[in-house]
Amino acid sequence: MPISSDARSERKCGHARLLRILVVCCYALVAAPAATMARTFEVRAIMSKDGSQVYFDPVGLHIEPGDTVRWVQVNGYHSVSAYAPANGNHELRIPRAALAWDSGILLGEYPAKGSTFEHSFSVRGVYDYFCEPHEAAGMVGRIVVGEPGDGPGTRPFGYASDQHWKSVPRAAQRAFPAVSLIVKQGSVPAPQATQRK
Ligand SMILES: [Cu+2]
Repeated sequence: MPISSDARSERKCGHARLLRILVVCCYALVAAPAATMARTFEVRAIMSKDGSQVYFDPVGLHIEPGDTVRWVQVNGYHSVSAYAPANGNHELRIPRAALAWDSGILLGEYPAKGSTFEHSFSVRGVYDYFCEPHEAAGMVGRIVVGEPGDGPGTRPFGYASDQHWKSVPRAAQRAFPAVSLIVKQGSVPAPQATQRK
């Protein structure tokens, strides 16, 4: 029996619908797990009771692109600022394609409002950051996103002397865990945090 044009167009519509369903299913299979796999990691900004020690804990963290880091101000007042010329002419120590962030001084101690700051990472590489009030005391941290690569964060301190960026203080230089250790361990606790236990 010949198929009428109505029946033919109905069949076409049916095919189109089936195709749409397939596309949606494939998207759900591929995209949804990736979306739910994005994780949030916590880093604590701490000042010891006597004020003699200031640090981020963990001081080194290995995450994947799409993950978020949430800094929590536990004691004292701190900032979370990327090493980048945009932040007070600091040395560039984050990937060139990444956006520099600066939390400003966080306003309260956890759980007060304004005591946390979040940043999501999409560009692979090494990210060094500092606390504005305590950089000279060595309050810095390092995040590796996916493969570390060979970007600015992997270069020696003062690698671009012709740029006249502010140099990284000695105490801060000493506080960064090695990139290889961060990748190996996933998370490197602050030495000050382990000492207290
Ligand atoms: Cu601080």
